[in-house]
Amino acid sequence: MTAAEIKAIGERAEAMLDALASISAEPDRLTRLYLTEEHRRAARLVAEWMRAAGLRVRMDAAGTVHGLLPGSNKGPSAGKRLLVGSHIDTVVDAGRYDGTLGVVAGILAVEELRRRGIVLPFALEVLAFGDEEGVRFPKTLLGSSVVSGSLRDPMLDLTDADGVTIRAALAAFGGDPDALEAEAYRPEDVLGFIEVHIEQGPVLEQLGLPLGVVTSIASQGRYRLTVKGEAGHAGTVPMATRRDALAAAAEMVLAIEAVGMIQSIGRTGDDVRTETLVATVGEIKALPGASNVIPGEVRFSLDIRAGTDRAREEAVAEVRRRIDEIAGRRGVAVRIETVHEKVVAASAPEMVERIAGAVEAVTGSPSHRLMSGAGHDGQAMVHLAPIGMIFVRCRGGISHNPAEYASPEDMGIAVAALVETILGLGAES
Ligand code: HGY
Ligand code: MN
Ligand code: MN
Repeated sequence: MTAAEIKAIGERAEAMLDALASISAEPDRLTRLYLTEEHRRAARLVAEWMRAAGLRVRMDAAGTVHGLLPGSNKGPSAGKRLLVGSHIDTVVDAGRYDGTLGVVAGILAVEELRRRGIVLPFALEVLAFGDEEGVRFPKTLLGSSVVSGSLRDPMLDLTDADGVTIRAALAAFGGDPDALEAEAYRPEDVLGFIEVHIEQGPVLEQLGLPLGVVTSIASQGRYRLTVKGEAGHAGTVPMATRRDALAAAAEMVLAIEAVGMIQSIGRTGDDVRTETLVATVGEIKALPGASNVIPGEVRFSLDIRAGTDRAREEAVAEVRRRIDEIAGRRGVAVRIETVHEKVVAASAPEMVERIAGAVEAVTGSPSHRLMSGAGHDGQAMVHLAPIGMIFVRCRGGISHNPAEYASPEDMGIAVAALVETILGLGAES
């Protein structure tokens, strides 16, 4: 592809992402949650683009939009499909590239293949998942868990902040809570899953590279903590006798930060290197929530990630130890519930090699391999098929923030690398 063609594709991507970014639940910031009206409008727009690109479009029982490009069905990969895509839901006050870039890149790659008149030996299917972030419901990766058949826990009765269950929201959206299992693909029918995604970190920018090749997705745990003390009158309860749930929670949050800062947690005989360990409290709520009442209860989230499962498990154990000590000293009770735990999801080695080759062919420079600290749909899709990810440089590594930005040039190069990766698979199938 010429530089002009790559730039034109990148500009198309930017325009499509701008159109998607205008679909939000809030007028002055981007928030698009699973099974909402905004999800429906974004899904409709993506379906329109897919149809215009010549794809056969359908929505599955979980609200994922599928766009299928049939192949010649010849050779060893006859009857199989390659999946590409990402998610169209967002966090609160989100950037416009996280997830959506992977869907748009898949559609643009199909357009480029058709422009060249290429018919692949296998089918190519673009997927737009409706729930990767897990912001509305305490469950993440719902769409990709359905497609990959890795839906384990009966989560349909989980509720959002308004008490609406996933089951009810799915039915109201036009999905089918009773048909989720039937939507699962069989491993023998799928060649792989490739996702184009912004890096959401600073590495590629620091290296001056437009693209990177993801080797694995970090081990990730998401927890919900409840601290129970005793509500009381802010004006009359002596400080020394208080069981202030918010003061206790505040000390716990600092303890969590300290664990995240630790480079290693000493163990008898061998340190556990907690490389890339990160620990975040993103949500906190004090109850009953009045300025003249000592908080009797506090609920807060905990997100812990590390490059290895062992490092994450060590860190969670250390957090539990410190939190229990604080609770005991302050006379409060604390409960830690697991929302989800995901082990490291490794990209398939053959997929890493193939993507690295495509990146080098398109960029003319060596490809850089890196781990993803952010979670992705590949953590579910890895149960179905070999996964691979193409990372795209993002300015300042900023993400989950409206300042998130990827250049049209880099996005065009990412689509070109995706096309090369797909053609490489096609040549061998
Ligand atoms: O939390 C994550 O890493 C992803 O953005 N869902
Ligand atoms: Mn995200
Ligand atoms: Mn994402």
